[in-house]
Amino acid sequence: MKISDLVITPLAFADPPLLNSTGVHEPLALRTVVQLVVDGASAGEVVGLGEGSGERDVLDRLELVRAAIIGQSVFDTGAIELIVNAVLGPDVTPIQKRAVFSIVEVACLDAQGKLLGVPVTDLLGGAVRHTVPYSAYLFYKWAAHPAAPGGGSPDQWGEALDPAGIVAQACRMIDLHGFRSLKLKGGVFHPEDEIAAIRALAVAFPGMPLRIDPNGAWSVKTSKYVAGELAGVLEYLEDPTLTTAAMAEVAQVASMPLATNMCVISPETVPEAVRLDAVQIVLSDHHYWGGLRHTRELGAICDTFGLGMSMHSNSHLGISLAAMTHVAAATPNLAYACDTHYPWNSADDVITTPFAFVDGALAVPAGPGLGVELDQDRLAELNKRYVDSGRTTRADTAYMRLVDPLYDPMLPRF
Ligand code: GKR
Ligand code: MG
Repeated sequence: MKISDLVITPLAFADPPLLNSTGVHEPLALRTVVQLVVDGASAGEVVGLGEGSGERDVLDRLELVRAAIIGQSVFDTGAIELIVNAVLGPDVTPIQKRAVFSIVEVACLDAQGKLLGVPVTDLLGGAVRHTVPYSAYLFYKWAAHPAAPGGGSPDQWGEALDPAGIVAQACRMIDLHGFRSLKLKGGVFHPEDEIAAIRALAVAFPGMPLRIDPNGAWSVKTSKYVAGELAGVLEYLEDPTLTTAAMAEVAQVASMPLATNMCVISPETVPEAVRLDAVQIVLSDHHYWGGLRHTRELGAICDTFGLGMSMHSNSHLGISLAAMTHVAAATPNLAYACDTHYPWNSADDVITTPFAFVDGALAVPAGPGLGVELDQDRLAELNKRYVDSGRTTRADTAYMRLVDPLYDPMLPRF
C-alpha cells in the first residue's frame, strides 16, 4: 500500500469580520487540503484527505515532503514522521515540522481507514464516546467587512460589539446548533466591558459553562482582577496573560482553572508549566501537536500530571472537523466541549455533506477513514479564489489597520 502522490491544494474561504486581540479576520481565510494517493488496494486507488494551515511556508514545506514520502507504505506513519523531520532539516523548528506532519498523518489515517474499512477512531484505540460536544465560539464582530473583496454587505450574524450583541449571537448559535457551553473571544475591548458580556451570558443562560479567552491581552494584575470578578461564573479562564511564568502568577489567586493553547503548545513546553503549576487545562490541537496519535499521547501526558484537556480551534473546514471529532472521541480525558470555528465557515465547506451539530455535538463519523468525501468542484472553486486573492498569509493586524491605521497589536494591552 504505497503512497503514489500527495496532491496539495491551497484554498481561500469566506470568513466574517471577527475581532481578536491582534486585529480582525480578513474576508478570506486560507487553508490547505491534501489528497494522499495510495496504490495497491484491490479496489484500485485510495485517497486519504488532510487539512491544515494555508500559510505559504506550510505549503512550501509540504511540497518538499511530497517527493520524499512517495513510495512509502501509508501504514508507516512513524517512518513518515522521521522523513518529514529529516527533509525539513534543522532550520525548521519542531513545532513547524509538526504542523506539516499533522496534515500528512491525518491523510494517512484516512487512507488506512478506507483500506481497512474502519473509522479513524478505531486506528486511535477506539471510540470512548460516540458523540463529541462542541462549544459555541462567540466573537465580537463588525456587521460587515470594510474592504473588498467580499466586503460591504452585512453578513447574517450582524454586529456584536457589546454585551447585548454577544448575548444575541449566543442565542443564534444555540438556536442553530444547540450548543451547551459558550466561549467568548476576548482581548478586544476594555476588560470591564468583557466582564459585563460574560455576566450578561450568565444571566441569559443560567448554568451554561462559560469561558473567555483574551489571547494574552491582559497584564498579570488585570488577569487577577478579572479572575476575581468572574469567580464562580467561569468554567475556565483561557490564556488571560502571556508566558507560562505569568500564567503561574495568575493561577495562584484564580479560583477557576486556567486553560491554554498559547503557553503549552508542544511537548517541550509541558515541564515548565507543570513545575510552576501554571495551567490546569491544556487545549489540544492536532494541527500543532503533530497529528491524531500525538494528540492521544498528549492525553496521556495530561493524565500523568493531573491536567484537564480541551481542544483549540482556528478557522477550518470539514476535513479538520472530522479529524478533531475522531481524536476527541478516542481520547478519554478530553472531557470538555471542544472549540470550533465551523459555524462561521461551514457555508464554504469542501466536503460533500457538511457537518450538522445536534444539541451542540457531532456524532463520530462512521467512516471508513474520516468518513467525509471531498467535493472536487468546490475545491477547484476555492483554489481559484485563493489564486485570485494573491494572499499567502493571515494578517489580522494589517487588515485592522485599514480601518484604524494606529492600531497597536502589542500585548498585554490592558
Ligand atoms: O480565530 O481569532 C481567532 C482566534 O483568536 C484564534 O486565532 C485563536 O488561535 O481560537 C484561538 C484560540 O483559542 O486562541
Ligand atoms: Mg485560546
